[in-house]
Amino acid sequence: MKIKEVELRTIHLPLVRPFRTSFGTQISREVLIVKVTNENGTTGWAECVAMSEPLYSPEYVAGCIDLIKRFLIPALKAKPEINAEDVATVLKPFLAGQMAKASLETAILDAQLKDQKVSLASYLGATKSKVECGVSVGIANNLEALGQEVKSYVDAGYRRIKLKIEPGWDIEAVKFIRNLYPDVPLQVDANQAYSRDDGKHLARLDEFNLLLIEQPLDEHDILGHALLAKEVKTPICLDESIISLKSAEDALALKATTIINIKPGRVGGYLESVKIHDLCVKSKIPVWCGGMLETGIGRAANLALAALPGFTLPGDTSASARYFKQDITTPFVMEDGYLTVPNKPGIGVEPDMDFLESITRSKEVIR
Ligand code: NPG
Repeated sequence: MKIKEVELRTIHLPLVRPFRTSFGTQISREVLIVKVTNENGTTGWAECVAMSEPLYSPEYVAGCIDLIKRFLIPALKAKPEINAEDVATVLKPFLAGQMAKASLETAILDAQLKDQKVSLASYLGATKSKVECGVSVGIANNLEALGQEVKSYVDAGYRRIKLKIEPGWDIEAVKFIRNLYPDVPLQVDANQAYSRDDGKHLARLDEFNLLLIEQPLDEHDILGHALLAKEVKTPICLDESIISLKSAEDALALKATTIINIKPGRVGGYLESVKIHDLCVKSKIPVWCGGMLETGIGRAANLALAALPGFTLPGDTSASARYFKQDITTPFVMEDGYLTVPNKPGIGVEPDMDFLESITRSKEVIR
């Protein structure tokens, strides 16, 4: 297809409750929404999952906008025609910006698939029409507050609970929730908050029958994760460390991880995500779809990916109500612990334009 214009829009959406992790507290989302229009006038939408600040990853919203305008769009526009399948190759010379690149590739893919009348789910190879939902629970002020929040999610039907942990908020929090819910599928996420010396401490989590410990160490410390895997019985799952197919291959070969969290933004897009999924299926490694507090635009595409057969663990694919009072698309509503995978062409959802305009902070059109 030919790209006629790209719209870069930032919106501001408050979260229904603050979300605290080991790297900070978020009370709202500043989201970069990308819209691509092609020669047929078809529009494709995507969400860039970068946060406002480079705390989870080196990317951040203002940096992504700069990268997209300064380098990525000119590179794509230099080609007379561009298909989603070519985007990663054309953008490969630019070393930065997995999330920025993913957003452009996804918007182009949405427009392309709409023209072909194919849903993203069937294009990616989905085999499920609904996916099991997990929920990620931030660090709370105290155990009582944590218990109340987890109860609300268990009562709502979530099929797996993930607790955010950090030094000082780990063993006791897990023990408390495990005592309340002896059978709920439970896992923890440290977002790199521990060091190689913490093996003995983290091994104290082994008695709580957790599905996994996510990203305990620095994202660059692949060897550290491999060493830690010998000290703890709970499976280690990498998130931040997995930024591409190659990094997934390395982590698996070095036995640094036995489960992988796939986030399309973090690995450069949905096409790279499918490659990682295929590698994991071949290697008999379970995968699950991570979340970045996405709006309905990003959530729709995540659900398409999570419907692939290798996604055998519930992901951080929660209902819209978990995040926002009002979503920018028709809200995703959980039924019996599942979300339905969109099956309309492309990502299968469109933003509510009136609401989108009302929460827009900046908008720029590049022709
Ligand atoms: O449900 O989308 C969600 C949030 C899931 O915990 C979650 N995401 O480290 O995986 C993470 C974390 C995160 C959130 C990371 C926001 C970066 C920003």
